[in-house]
Amino acid sequence: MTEELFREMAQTIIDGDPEAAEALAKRVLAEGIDPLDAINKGFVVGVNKVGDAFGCGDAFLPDLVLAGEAMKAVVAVLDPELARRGTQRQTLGNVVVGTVKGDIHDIGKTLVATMLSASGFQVYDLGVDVPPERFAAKAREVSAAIVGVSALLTTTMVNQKSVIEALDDIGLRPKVKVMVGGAPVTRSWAQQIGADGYSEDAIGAVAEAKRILGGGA
Ligand code: HCB
Repeated sequence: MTEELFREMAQTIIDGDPEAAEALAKRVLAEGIDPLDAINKGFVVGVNKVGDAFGCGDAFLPDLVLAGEAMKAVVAVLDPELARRGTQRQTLGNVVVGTVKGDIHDIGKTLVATMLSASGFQVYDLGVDVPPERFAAKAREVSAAIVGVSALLTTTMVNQKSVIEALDDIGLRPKVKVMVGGAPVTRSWAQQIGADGYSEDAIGAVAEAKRILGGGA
């Protein structure tokens, strides 16, 4: 039954149907399904299919746009519940998050921000298309322990390195840790640019943030 529901969720994203996606997200809440399961096993399966189809020329920009809108409608419904489920209340540290300059993908970054916040981190979300210097200035302003940097394009990944350099330029490295992520980002890329952490999803980002700060997973 739930498997069928997960398939329907994926399909609403493939169809680029924000209303249907939102209705299913509301059903998740009404039926007490784990919202993170719904995202990872349902909706994200759909968004990945659209992304793959776009990659091989079987889908086009309007399909990506609609899939993105449907996914955003889902996150808007499920976000408050994800945040509410966070049980740890003491602050584990300040984290600045954002998507790199030149990149406007924000769905994954927002999920990471929500999960970090739900897990007890104080999160400052700078949004998308964020210049390296803004990451660095905000990190200094809020005495951040970690800066979480998202990039979804192979052409913008390099700006994750620029964020590390901008932190270095104002003397915040290596004290302020940097965690990177985003579809094209890998652990070996993270190591190559000198980042302290990497995660392929939002749950992993929480464990990684705790590990970086010496608290284990
Ligand atoms: Co976009 N796009 N897109 N896109 N897009 C991708 C990323 C491609 C891979 C699709 C493809 O070709 N297969 C591709 C990039 C190819 C490449 O660089 N090699 C691509 C392209 C090419 C483009 C445009 C250039 C298309 C064009 O205009 N010709 C354009 C770029 C605009 C720009 O940024 N300057 C573009 C635009 C769009 C939108 C606007 C239509 C829309 C975004 C809407 C929005 O975000 N508000 C969009 C979408 C939706 C996608 C796909 C389909 C889904 C992205 C997504 O939301 N995934 C994506 C294909 C794909 O990734 N499978 C496609 C779901 C989330 C939950 O996953 O990976 O973002 P996530 O985040 C995870 C994970 O990575 C990790 O945790 C998150 C939660 O689990 N994580 C972190 C992320 N950040 C982290 C930071 C940390 O510190 C730690 C962990």
